[in-house]
Amino acid sequence: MQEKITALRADCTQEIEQCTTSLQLQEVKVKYMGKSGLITALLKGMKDVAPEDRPKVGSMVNQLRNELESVLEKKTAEIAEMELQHKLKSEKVDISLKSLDEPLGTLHPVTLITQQIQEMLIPLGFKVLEGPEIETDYYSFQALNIPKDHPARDMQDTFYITDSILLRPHTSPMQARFMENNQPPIKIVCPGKVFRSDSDASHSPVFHQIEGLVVDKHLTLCDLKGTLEYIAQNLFTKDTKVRFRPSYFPFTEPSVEVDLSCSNCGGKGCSLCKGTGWIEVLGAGMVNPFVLENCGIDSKQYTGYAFGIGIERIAMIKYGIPDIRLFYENDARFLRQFKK
Ligand code: 2NL
Repeated sequence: MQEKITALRADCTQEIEQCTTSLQLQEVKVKYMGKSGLITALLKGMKDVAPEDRPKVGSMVNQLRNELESVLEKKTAEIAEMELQHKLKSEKVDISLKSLDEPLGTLHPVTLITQQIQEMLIPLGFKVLEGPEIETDYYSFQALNIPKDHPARDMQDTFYITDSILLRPHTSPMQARFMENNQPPIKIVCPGKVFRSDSDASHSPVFHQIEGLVVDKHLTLCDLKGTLEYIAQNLFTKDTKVRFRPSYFPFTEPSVEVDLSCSNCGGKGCSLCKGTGWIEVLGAGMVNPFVLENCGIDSKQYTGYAFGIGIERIAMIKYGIPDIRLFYENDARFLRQFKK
């Protein structure tokens, strides 16, 4: 019996040691400790042992079983660790793999130009102000010194909702409202949608403007020109020149049309500037004293300058866009070109 025990110990220990997978280990465990295993058979064979030897032999068999169980346990842990390491190695996720490209949207060119102008004016001390698109006749026309018989007031040019409520034809109403509630110094810029009954390759019934208004003591046309030069040189190139031509707006006096030296040919003359070297980009002027007075500002103490920029017009020049309607069709092929 003792020899049998010694032989089993040697065999089993060796078989456990030779195992390399948990499956093999499970087989060894069944072979020795299972219901019909060799050690179980040894315990069952106790009935053949002489009664006086049974305690001794029994304790030897139990000791063997405990010993083998602990060897098995140790080996189980070893193999489990080995298998885990192997699994970690073989199932490693390669995070360097390139992801599938998610198509990202782009900012609309109208948004790009609006933001660009706002962002260059903020450091000069301008506050950005937005206001209602549905306006009154008073703030759109009367306060701005646009007389009752002015063509802009015609049903043909402005979208009326009632006799005195309309879709704003410019962002100036917001500036008039601001002057009513704030005394100078005033330095604001008003971006937004404006509406005019007009439609062709360069006019859209809805378009975008950004208007600037500065009111303070001692402001002159020179201050206006310097500000517009700063804007032009930031929008186009550092050597862009600004030229004023006399013009007329009811809300400014004097009024000017503002030309920039052609960014395409540098002033030499090309198809973009129709051979003149200059491109007309915006209107501006010194705020008409009537407008200041209408809005509660003393025109003897204060002067102001204002300018109105058409966003689409700037984008068309800057990006060479031939038709204003392209801005509103939302054709992805058009929009994608403005990806940074
Ligand atoms: C243009 C011309 C202009 C203004 C807008 C303005 C506003 C107030 C008072 C005086 Cl509250 N002027 N705005 C002045 C001159 C021209 O826009 O052709 N825009 C596209």
